[in-house]
Amino acid sequence: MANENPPPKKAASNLYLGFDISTQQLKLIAIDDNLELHTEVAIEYDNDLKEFNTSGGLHAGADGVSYTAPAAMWVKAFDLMFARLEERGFPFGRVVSVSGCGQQHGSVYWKEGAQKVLQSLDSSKSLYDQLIDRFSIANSPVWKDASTTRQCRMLEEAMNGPEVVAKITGSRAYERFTGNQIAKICQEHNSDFKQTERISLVSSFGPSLLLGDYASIDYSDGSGMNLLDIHTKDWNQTALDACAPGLRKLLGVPTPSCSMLGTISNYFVQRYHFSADCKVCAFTGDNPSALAGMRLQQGDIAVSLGTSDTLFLWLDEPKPQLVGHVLINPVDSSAYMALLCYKNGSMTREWIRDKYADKSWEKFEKMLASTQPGNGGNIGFYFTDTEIIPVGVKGCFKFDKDDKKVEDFSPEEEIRAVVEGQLMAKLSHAQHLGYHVNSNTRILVTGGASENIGILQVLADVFGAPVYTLGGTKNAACLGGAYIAKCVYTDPSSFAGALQTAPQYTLTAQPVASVHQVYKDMLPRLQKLESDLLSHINDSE
Ligand code: 5FX
Repeated sequence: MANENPPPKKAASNLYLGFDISTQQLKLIAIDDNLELHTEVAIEYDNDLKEFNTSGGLHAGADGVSYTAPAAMWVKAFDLMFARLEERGFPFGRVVSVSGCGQQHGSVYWKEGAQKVLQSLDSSKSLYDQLIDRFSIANSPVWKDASTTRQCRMLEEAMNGPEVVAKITGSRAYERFTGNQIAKICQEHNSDFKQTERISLVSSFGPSLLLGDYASIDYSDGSGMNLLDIHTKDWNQTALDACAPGLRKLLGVPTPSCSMLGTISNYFVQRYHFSADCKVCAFTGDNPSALAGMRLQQGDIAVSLGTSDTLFLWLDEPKPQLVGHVLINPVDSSAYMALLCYKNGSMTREWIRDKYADKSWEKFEKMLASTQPGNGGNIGFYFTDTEIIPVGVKGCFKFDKDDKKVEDFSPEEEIRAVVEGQLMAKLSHAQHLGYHVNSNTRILVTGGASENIGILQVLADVFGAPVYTLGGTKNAACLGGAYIAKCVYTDPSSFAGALQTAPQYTLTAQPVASVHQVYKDMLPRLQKLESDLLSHINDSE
């Protein structure tokens, strides 16, 4: 007999969007209620928006240290992204919440009158056509910029030294940090700066477009400016005054990273048929967002082994130092995270691989396995690019078991030395920032090198904690935005709770106690050699 009452059709799931205004692309991920991927789109600035003539999404200055990106290019990327989604028949009406992230530290300067334009966007026109003339500084300084050394020293002087800047803002003054970038713009483009109505971070610029109004800067990305007091979660007036006049008003009031800012602007409702109830949440920086995307929990450490290596640590107590950055935690604003960015990551490992292992990872792994943990006491530091941690070192420095400087190791020893040297230094720097491995610690790994099992085993042994990998998290930052959108919509009180159904990590390497002991014994030697190396460099400057 035919079923007269077919089961009711299941309502289509809600969708949650995560944007990432990254250095080279504008990316978007849509996930559903089960946290499953629904859509993924990317607009590549160099190829999709050729008219802006960027290389890697940026314009490099002739001085070799200045880097900017046109704010109007990011606006056009949003237009193009929505047009592509529309072409694909994307169900905008099912989106209930939107969040995202952006490259950290970059700043966008809105010209007087821009807020009115944002509030009354005409849905028959593109965002680009309406906003092209609305920036007082057309080219936004971005994180690669290192042209503000003078402004950094001025800030450190105004605040009584780098230690005080670090203690209050989470980091000593860094060239790419936004306060120093704003100071330079104010000094060098004063008449344009004076026409500025509001300054956004790249991250808060994104939700400003979606809200049709200025979006608040979130605590976590705000911690990358050298302006926010990471303890009181308010701007530090001395830092503001040292960078530019009237900054408190120009920056607006900061907000927790997991917060709802309002509903989507009518522009998107009319032009793309979003629901008028769709929530717009704060965006954060790409690194904090990656912490959310990797679902880091108390005690965990995330390691991204990419072109450059990045470590995120969950911290309960902030202990900012002159090395590394402490940020307010994006998923729990009563906690903190540490961020350690190394310039010499995969590129350096690849350089060694090409030199000694015939450009083959397979051979590299075999050679690594042919040597003993601890490398017979040999320790190497490999900085093919000028490093940020420790700051300013360049070159390769090799020491034998008696700490005597040597020119070369055997090819096999070189391979083990680069892996062990890089990973032990990471542990040392993390410990310095107050991080302790505990019995629940998981090391969550992403990035290209997460496929090199030999490297992951050394990582587990150095830290004395199990290593987990998660397939398909290539886009952790973007995914973090979608997770935050889901969390703010469903259960803002518990990020982990809102994400219980997310895919599980795979246990990839377990530490071996006796090998961990070898590294524990070696660590003080590495620390002493690194500090001697630094004082040697500082003395010879
Ligand atoms: C972090 O401090 C950085 O400068 C970079 O990782 C940028 O966030 C890259 F987008």
